[in-house]
Amino acid sequence: MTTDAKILTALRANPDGVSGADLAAHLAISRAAIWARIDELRKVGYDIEASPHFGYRLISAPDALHADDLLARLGKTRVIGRDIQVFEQTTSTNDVVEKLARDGVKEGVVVFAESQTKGRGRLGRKWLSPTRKGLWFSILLRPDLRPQEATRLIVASATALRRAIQTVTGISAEIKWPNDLLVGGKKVVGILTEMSAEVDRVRYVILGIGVDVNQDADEFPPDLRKLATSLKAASGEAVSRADLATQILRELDKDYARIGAGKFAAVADEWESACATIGRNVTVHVGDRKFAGRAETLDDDGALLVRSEHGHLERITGGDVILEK
Ligand code: BT5
Repeated sequence: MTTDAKILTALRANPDGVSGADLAAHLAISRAAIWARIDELRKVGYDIEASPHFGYRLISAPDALHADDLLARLGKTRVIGRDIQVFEQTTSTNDVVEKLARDGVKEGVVVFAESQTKGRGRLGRKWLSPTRKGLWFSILLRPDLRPQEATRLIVASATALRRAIQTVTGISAEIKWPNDLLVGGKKVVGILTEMSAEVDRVRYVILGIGVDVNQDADEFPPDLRKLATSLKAASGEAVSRADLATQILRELDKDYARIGAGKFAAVADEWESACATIGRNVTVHVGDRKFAGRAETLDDDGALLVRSEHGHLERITGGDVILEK
């Protein structure tokens, strides 16, 4: 943990204040060095009060993502969030993580960007990522999975994101296979996985997640307003992105551990109970092919099983599934 993360952890653990002398002893650096770091934290927006009586007190944190602060809030996780990086702007956080993956970085690193200039969805689509309005981030994973099992990671991410959103905002989102969370029928979360694999083994997976947090409804371009919303637009209340980000990473870490321990069935059960797709009439588009049917269940790898109009059970691992009335 960096010095700033240790200072923020100590300030959060002592809401009534902590003396400079105690902080200095705890971190094994001088009081002058503590003062210099506090001054830097104030410059990036932390309101930290200093009084001879209470010592240092954290009054408020800025609505900007700060890697040390996220690490301090998160505490210890098993894998996800071992290291966190925050960029003011990137092309796509998936690109940054891909480079880390090629450089041999260990799994669990999370890269956030306050905005993306080339945020992407699946199949070459664009993902809008306006500055400080959402959470745009990617995670490097090196799971012990076969390539065809990688859909399990999307299923697990959707359940983890749903729990985190419920805890932080009280909103119950619905899951739409494979990669969307919906509120009131509109998309608030999209997930993009990109993978490098050998025939029978995944080398790494980049899990890219976009969460629309604090946009107002009219900030979405007109063509997206019917399809997309944000947590703030849905609930009427602004949401702390740092709180939500840490809760998401905690829940993702839990579900990643469940998959690692061979407990995908439990994740899939939770997914099915929150799923808007199962039991619905759907139209499936895969490449140039399009057919209608009824979504029945998930299989062991996380693929969607759809009973077509002609009675065949089709196994869907990609493409788009449109929910029909
Ligand atoms: C997805 O694709 O839903 C995956 C989105 C993943 C975004 C994250 S952000 C961090 C990481 N870095 C990246 O570059 N990407 C990941 P798909 O199912 O193909 O949906 C894309 C469609 O969603 C677009 O064609 C639009 O219709 C719509 N869309 C675009 N921006 C949106 C937004 N901010 N919120 C909701 N819908 C959006």
